[in-house]
Order: sequence, then structure tokens, then C-alpha cells
Amino acid sequence: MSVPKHPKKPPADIDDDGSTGVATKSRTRTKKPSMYKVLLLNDDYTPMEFVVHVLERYFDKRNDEAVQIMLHVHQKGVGMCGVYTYEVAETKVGQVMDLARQHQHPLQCTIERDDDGGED
Ligand code: TYC
Repeated sequence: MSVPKHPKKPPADIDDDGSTGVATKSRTRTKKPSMYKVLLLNDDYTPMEFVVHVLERYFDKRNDEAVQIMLHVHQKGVGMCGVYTYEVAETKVGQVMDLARQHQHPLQCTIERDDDGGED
């Protein structure tokens, strides 16, 4: 029987001399970032076309999808525009609220933690 060229390495928690010591290797656990839903709220005054425009401009929706989401919000009171990391979600809410304010529409947009996306 031949001697193996690469003798088996000892397990990481056993030192070369066979003694146990302080483990110096740390394992980096990668955590998925929490994700956040951007929600649009219904109101009685914001024009439907404006809401569709917002969905196309800030949430990259095609016209047919934007119309569907807008009608969902109009009928149910609330609807989802997309799911993003916290920073992106906050930025989009700010952009929507700024544009609505500029046009003097009462449109409201909020974020909500998405429980399915990542854990903290
Ligand atoms: N309810 C509004 C109307 O009848 C339309 C609307 C839809 C407003 C969605 C806000 O998030 C909204 N003009």
C-alpha cells in the first residue's frame, strides 16, 4: 500500500499537533436584505391617468399593467407597486409623493416590510 501524497487534513477545530485550541476561522453568514413593498393608497381626487403615469414612470410598469394596478387600488383601497430594498423603496415613495404634491394631488404611497423577502 502506498502512502498518500496528501495526508488527510485534521478537522478545522483540531490543531496540527492534534491539540484543540481556540478556533480562529470565522464563518461569514450572508443574510438576504429585508425587502419592502411599496403600496399605493386610493383617494377620491387623484386622476386615474396620473396614477397610471406614476406606475409607468417610477415602477417600470407597462401601460396595461399600470392600468390594472391602478384599478385594483381604486376598487380595493390599496395595491402593490413593487418590492424593493429599503433604500430603493424609500426613494420611490419620496419621488411619488413629490410629484403628487407638485400636481396638488392627495395621492399617498407607503412602504411595508415584506415578510417573504429575507430575514433579519
Ligand atoms: N379613486 C381615484 C379616482 O376615482 C383614482 C385613484 C386610483 C386614486 C388609485 C389613487 O392610488 C389611487 N379618480
